[in-house]
Amino acid sequence: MKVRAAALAIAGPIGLMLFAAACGGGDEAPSSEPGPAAAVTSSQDFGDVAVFVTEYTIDMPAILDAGEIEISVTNQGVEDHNLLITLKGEEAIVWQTDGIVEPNSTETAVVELEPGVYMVVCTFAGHDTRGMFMEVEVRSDDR
Ligand SMILES: [Cu+2]
Repeated sequence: MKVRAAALAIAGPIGLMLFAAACGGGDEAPSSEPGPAAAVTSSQDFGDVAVFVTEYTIDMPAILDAGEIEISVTNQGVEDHNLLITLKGEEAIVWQTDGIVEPNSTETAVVELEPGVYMVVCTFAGHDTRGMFMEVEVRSDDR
Protein backbone atom coordinates (compact mmCIF):
# COMPACT_ATOMS: atom_id res chain seq x y z
CA MET A 1 0.00 0.00 0.00
CA LYS A 2 2.71 2.45 0.85
CA VAL A 3 4.37 1.96 -2.51
CA ARG A 4 1.16 2.61 -4.37
CA ALA A 5 0.40 5.64 -2.28
CA ALA A 6 3.78 7.06 -3.16
CA ALA A 7 3.20 6.38 -6.86
CA LEU A 8 -0.15 8.07 -6.63
CA ALA A 9 1.37 11.16 -5.14
CA ILE A 10 3.78 11.41 -8.01
CA ALA A 11 1.58 10.33 -10.92
CA GLY A 12 -1.34 12.62 -10.18
CA PRO A 13 -4.72 12.11 -11.91
CA ILE A 14 -3.63 9.29 -14.20
CA GLY A 15 -2.09 7.44 -11.33
CA LEU A 16 -5.28 7.96 -9.43
CA MET A 17 -7.28 6.30 -12.19
CA LEU A 18 -4.93 3.34 -12.30
CA PHE A 19 -4.99 3.12 -8.57
CA ALA A 20 -8.76 3.12 -8.54
CA ALA A 21 -8.91 0.45 -11.24
CA ALA A 22 -6.41 -1.74 -9.46
CA CYS A 23 -8.29 -1.51 -6.23
CA GLY A 24 -11.80 -1.64 -7.67
CA GLY A 25 -14.04 -4.03 -5.86
CA GLY A 26 -11.60 -4.12 -2.99
CA ASP A 27 -12.61 -3.29 0.50
CA GLU A 28 -14.74 -0.27 -0.25
CA ALA A 29 -18.12 -0.80 1.29
CA PRO A 30 -20.58 -1.20 -1.60
CA SER A 31 -23.41 0.05 0.56
CA SER A 32 -23.98 3.46 -0.95
CA GLU A 33 -26.27 2.55 -3.84
CA PRO A 34 -28.46 -0.48 -3.30
CA GLY A 35 -32.05 -0.89 -4.44
CA PRO A 36 -34.41 1.50 -2.66
CA ALA A 37 -34.36 4.08 -5.41
CA ALA A 38 -34.83 1.42 -8.03
CA ALA A 39 -37.77 -0.01 -6.14
CA VAL A 40 -39.74 3.16 -6.76
CA THR A 41 -40.53 2.17 -10.30
CA SER A 42 -44.24 2.76 -10.10
CA SER A 43 -45.44 6.20 -10.99
CA GLN A 44 -48.06 5.84 -8.30
CA ASP A 45 -47.94 8.57 -5.76
CA PHE A 46 -48.68 6.59 -2.64
CA GLY A 47 -50.35 8.52 0.06
CA ASP A 48 -52.21 10.69 -2.39
CA VAL A 49 -54.72 8.83 -4.49
CA ALA A 50 -56.69 10.38 -7.29
CA VAL A 51 -59.92 8.67 -8.29
CA PHE A 52 -61.80 9.70 -11.42
CA VAL A 53 -65.36 8.63 -12.03
CA THR A 54 -67.37 8.90 -15.19
CA GLU A 55 -70.07 6.94 -17.02
CA TYR A 56 -69.58 4.18 -16.05
CA THR A 57 -66.05 3.59 -14.93
CA ILE A 58 -63.82 4.17 -11.93
CA ASP A 59 -60.25 5.12 -12.73
CA MET A 60 -57.78 4.73 -9.88
CA PRO A 61 -54.67 2.71 -8.98
CA ALA A 62 -55.47 -0.96 -8.37
CA ILE A 63 -52.80 -1.23 -5.70
CA LEU A 64 -52.40 1.11 -2.75
CA ASP A 65 -50.11 1.25 0.24
CA ALA A 66 -51.73 0.63 3.59
CA GLY A 67 -52.04 3.47 6.02
CA GLU A 68 -53.40 6.95 5.67
CA ILE A 69 -54.06 8.13 2.17
CA GLU A 70 -55.56 11.30 0.90
CA ILE A 71 -58.21 10.26 -1.55
CA SER A 72 -59.72 12.69 -4.01
CA VAL A 73 -62.75 11.67 -6.00
CA THR A 74 -63.33 13.71 -9.13
CA ASN A 75 -66.47 13.37 -11.21
CA GLN A 76 -65.46 13.80 -14.83
CA GLY A 77 -68.81 12.64 -16.12
CA VAL A 78 -72.13 14.29 -16.77
CA GLU A 79 -74.13 12.30 -14.25
CA ASP A 80 -73.94 12.26 -10.47
CA HIS A 81 -71.76 9.60 -8.90
CA ASN A 82 -70.69 8.46 -5.48
CA LEU A 83 -67.97 6.18 -4.18
CA LEU A 84 -67.99 3.54 -1.50
CA ILE A 85 -65.12 1.42 -0.26
CA THR A 86 -65.81 -1.93 1.36
CA LEU A 87 -63.68 -4.93 2.15
CA LYS A 88 -64.29 -7.44 -0.61
CA GLY A 89 -67.04 -9.82 0.37
CA GLU A 90 -68.23 -7.68 3.26
CA GLU A 91 -71.08 -5.24 3.57
CA ALA A 92 -69.51 -2.84 6.03
CA ILE A 93 -68.53 0.44 4.43
CA VAL A 94 -64.96 1.44 5.17
CA TRP A 95 -65.34 4.87 3.63
CA GLN A 96 -67.74 6.67 1.34
CA THR A 97 -68.16 10.03 -0.24
CA ASP A 98 -70.38 12.48 1.55
CA GLY A 99 -73.32 11.66 -0.66
CA ILE A 100 -73.08 12.49 -4.31
CA VAL A 101 -70.11 13.97 -6.12
CA GLU A 102 -71.55 16.24 -8.77
CA PRO A 103 -70.11 16.54 -12.27
CA ASN A 104 -66.95 18.64 -12.42
CA SER A 105 -66.46 18.54 -8.70
CA THR A 106 -64.04 16.79 -6.37
CA GLU A 107 -64.39 15.44 -2.87
CA THR A 108 -61.21 14.93 -0.87
CA ALA A 109 -60.80 13.02 2.38
CA VAL A 110 -58.14 11.25 4.39
CA VAL A 111 -58.82 7.56 4.71
CA GLU A 112 -56.89 4.94 6.64
CA LEU A 113 -56.81 1.55 4.97
CA GLU A 114 -55.58 -1.71 6.42
CA PRO A 115 -53.99 -4.27 4.14
CA GLY A 116 -56.59 -6.32 2.30
CA VAL A 117 -58.67 -6.56 -0.82
CA TYR A 118 -61.33 -3.93 -1.23
CA MET A 119 -64.15 -3.16 -3.59
CA VAL A 120 -64.58 0.42 -4.76
CA VAL A 121 -68.08 1.02 -6.03
CA CYS A 122 -70.42 3.73 -7.25
CA THR A 123 -73.87 2.80 -6.03
CA PHE A 124 -75.67 5.84 -7.37
CA ALA A 125 -78.66 4.90 -9.57
CA GLY A 126 -77.44 1.35 -9.93
CA HIS A 127 -74.18 2.34 -11.55
CA ASP A 128 -72.49 -0.64 -9.90
CA THR A 129 -74.54 -2.86 -12.18
CA ARG A 130 -73.23 -0.91 -15.17
CA GLY A 131 -69.60 -1.50 -14.42
CA MET A 132 -68.79 1.13 -11.84
CA PHE A 133 -66.85 -1.09 -9.49
CA MET A 134 -63.28 -2.20 -9.18
CA GLU A 135 -61.12 -4.31 -6.95
CA VAL A 136 -58.28 -2.57 -5.14
CA GLU A 137 -55.53 -4.29 -3.21
CA VAL A 138 -54.07 -2.49 -0.22
CA ARG A 139 -50.60 -3.74 0.60
CA SER A 140 -48.70 -3.36 3.81
CA ASP A 141 -45.76 -0.99 3.73
CA ASP A 142 -43.17 -3.48 4.88
CA ARG A 143 -42.72 -5.31 1.60
CU1 LIG B 1 -71.77 6.33 -10.81
